[in-house]
Amino acid sequence: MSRPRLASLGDVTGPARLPAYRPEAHGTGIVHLGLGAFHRAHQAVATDDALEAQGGDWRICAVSLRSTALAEALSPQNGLYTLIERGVDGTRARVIGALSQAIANDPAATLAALCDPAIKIVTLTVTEKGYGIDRASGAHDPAHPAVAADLKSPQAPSGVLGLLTAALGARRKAGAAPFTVLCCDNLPENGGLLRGGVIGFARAVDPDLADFIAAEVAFPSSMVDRITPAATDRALADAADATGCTDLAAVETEAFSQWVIEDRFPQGRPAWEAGGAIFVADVTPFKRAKLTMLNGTHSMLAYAGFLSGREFVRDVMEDRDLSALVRRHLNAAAAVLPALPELELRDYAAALEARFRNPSIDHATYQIAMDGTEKLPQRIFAPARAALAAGRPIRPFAFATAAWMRYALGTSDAGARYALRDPREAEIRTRLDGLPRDAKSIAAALHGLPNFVPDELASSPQWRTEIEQALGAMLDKGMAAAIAAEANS
Ligand code: CS2
Repeated sequence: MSRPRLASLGDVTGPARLPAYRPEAHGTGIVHLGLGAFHRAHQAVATDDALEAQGGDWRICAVSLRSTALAEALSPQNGLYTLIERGVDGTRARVIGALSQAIANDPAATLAALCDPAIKIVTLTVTEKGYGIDRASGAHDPAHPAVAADLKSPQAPSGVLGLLTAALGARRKAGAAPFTVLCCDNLPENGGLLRGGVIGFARAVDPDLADFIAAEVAFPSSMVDRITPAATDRALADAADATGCTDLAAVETEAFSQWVIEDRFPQGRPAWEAGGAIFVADVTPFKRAKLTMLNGTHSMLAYAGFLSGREFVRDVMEDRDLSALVRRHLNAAAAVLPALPELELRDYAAALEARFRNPSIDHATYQIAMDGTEKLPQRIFAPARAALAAGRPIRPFAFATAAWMRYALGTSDAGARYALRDPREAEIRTRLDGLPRDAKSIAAALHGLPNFVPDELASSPQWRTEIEQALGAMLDKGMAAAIAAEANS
């Protein structure tokens, strides 16, 4: 049976919940950079709730900086798409009306959208590697390809820092107030980090503008959380059943969603609390808990799970040994966090295990394994440093790091080759090429990656010994046996 393409709320004939507002009656007040599955499952949904609760001109112009597929799917649908929420108690479908426009890989159109005085907020989910910030200096990284290109032609930028800087400069010239910049990526102190990157970039191209940005532009931090796998054919089929329409931009996610935001929006903001967002003065403790407990455990289980043949996170949780290591990691991460009145860490750990177990979410370990060099510093090394300094066990963090090192070899125990999918993949290959397959040499080579493992760890004999032991077992016995030995030690 052929179905109409989803293009207006009037097309929907199935049971999907519809927005209780007329999308076209609301103007656009937000530009989002990084139109992926996560944005459509998280910030766009909270914005939909806010529009429903309090209205306002807060629809979103969503920009895909590189790929065109998603924007091409959304444009004929007038920005409408179906959100499939997979809870343990069943699946719910809902049509989201918050996106007003999608721009695909078009830097000039993106810059024009950012310069529109109606835009009050720019949100971002461009992944850890998308920014081009040197975390050691806290400023822009001139070697990052997009940053390097934008430094050469700052008037025609295509990267994140270049676009934000050029737009803030143009708005200033035109007498339009600057927008608030809200980073929604899993980075520590993400508002401050992005602020440093933008000011660093601006300083290199227009020092006066850098001073203006430092004084006038708000970069609130935020912690975002919703497990969102890459969309599957099942999501498209469920969306078709729920809407009676073909929807090529449907997205699937878990039922849980969390957004903790530093409340600093000089130009106003949507009533995101209607979508469950929490506004606080300091996001840091929430962010640290999420990065080290959820994301840190995710990274550990992704490398150990992928290399022992577990395709999805739920498969990992069904393995007795791996799930024991998940619990051990959660406890070790919680042990080095400051107490948080708003978040009982024991309950948080139990809730995370339940979310990881969700049988209806196909969250691939290989998806989480991506970009390890960008993720491990805040997820694994930060709590490892804290544990080392406090004299607490560091083994869980050393095991996670060893699993990443084993993964960095690029071949499974069965001899299958896979791509690391890491921005430093070539550098890693060069360091490992021709090395003997022994833990000491591999660990030494990977500890030598510049700007990666912090000195406190790299120079700690205890850390190095734990890594070499864990990696040695993985290389000698194979991943599955090493996991069993680790879990039962
Ligand atoms: C995951 C995150 O892919 C990953 O690295 O750890 O995307 C994770 O699913 C989200 O942060 C959950 O909020």
